[in-house]
Amino acid sequence: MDINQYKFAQEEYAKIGVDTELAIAALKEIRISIHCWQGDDVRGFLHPESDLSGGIQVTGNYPGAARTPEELRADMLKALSLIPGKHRINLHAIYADTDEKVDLDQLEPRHFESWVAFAKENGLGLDFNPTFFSHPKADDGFTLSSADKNIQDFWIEHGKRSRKIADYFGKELGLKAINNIWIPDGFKDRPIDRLSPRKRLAAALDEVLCEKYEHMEDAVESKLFGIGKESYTVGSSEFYTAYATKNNLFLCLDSGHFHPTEMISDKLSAVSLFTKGILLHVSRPVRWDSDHVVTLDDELQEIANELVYNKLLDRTAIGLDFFDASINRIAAWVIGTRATLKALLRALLVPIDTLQQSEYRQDYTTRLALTESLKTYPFGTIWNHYCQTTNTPKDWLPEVKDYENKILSKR
Ligand code: RNT
Ligand code: ZN
Repeated sequence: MDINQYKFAQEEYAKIGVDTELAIAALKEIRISIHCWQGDDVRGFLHPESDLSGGIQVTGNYPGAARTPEELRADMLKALSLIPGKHRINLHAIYADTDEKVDLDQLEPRHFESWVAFAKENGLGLDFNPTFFSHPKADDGFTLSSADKNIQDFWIEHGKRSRKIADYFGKELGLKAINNIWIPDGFKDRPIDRLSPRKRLAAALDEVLCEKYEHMEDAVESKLFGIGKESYTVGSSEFYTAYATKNNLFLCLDSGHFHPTEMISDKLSAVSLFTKGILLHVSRPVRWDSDHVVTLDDELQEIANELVYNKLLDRTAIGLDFFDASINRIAAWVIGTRATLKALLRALLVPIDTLQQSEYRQDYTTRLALTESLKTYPFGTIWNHYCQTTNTPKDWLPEVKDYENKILSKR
């Protein structure tokens, strides 16, 4: 890019009191937690033959999904090379890399050693998720809230072991890892007893969380409904908002887990007042919890604005959560992560003081006029400059196509 183009854009922003260099420096500090499961359609390596369960679904049959930890890591490195900045990788328990025949209630940190080595080599952080689905013991639709003590105990043990693995990640990498608990438990049709499963879930979580760890944080993720669990979800929003608040945990907000017109952007300021921190699962719902690839849409921008305007970045872990098997999976990662970074950069390029002051003066005319005119500021030029200074190609698609021809198409 012509450096004059950047200079011109920089001056435009300077005129309204925005320092583009400061905005770029702030963006560089933000690590996005990139979910490994986009790379292989949430299959994992522990029992890849078992079908995806838990009321989530991946649709599409685009060729080239990763089949081994090595393939998945190579694909992730390709994606990371096309994304500016330093980031984190979000693993699920089913992504254990081991030759041992090991079940979820037997997992140990050593089953993830290769992931830690990979993270160290590439300057990445790691996060973790216990996998409460795609397993015979989740077949009747209940895990931590199961009324069957054997089943519940199995999942409690899995939850405990997952926290230990997250702590190991945090310790090894010097970056606290987040262990996020999401369970699919719920009913397709209207239950008579909505209370007992929630009581059992609370008691099970108390057990899972009783150990204290230094190098990890705990998050809990709510959901409105799942496929085949349309009428009732044990871990609802109210349940986890209350549980996280009471127990000083991170609350995970997945943008696809609420009513279609209910936005998580408006929830951030509220829950930030009462929880230890926030974990985001940035996703894109289309009619239902469909986990489409994140794009730079209005709600993504609102989320970024809330984090930046309210100075919540320090207490918010930004993770992605989508899975689309109908397009190139590496492109999916690149598009979703770059969109999230773009939204953050755009929020960082806002003259916040000016806008806040006009609001406090009740000058809503200025507030509206300025937010509208900002929309056509040369934000794209700043983004391209950032990509260029981090040696990240602006036009990355040819690289993905080339990788597809040389590598993915041979799988
Ligand atoms: C499911 C939740 C959960 C999963 C991942 C795979 O609705 O969003 O976060 O997507 O754990
Ligand atoms: Zn999620």
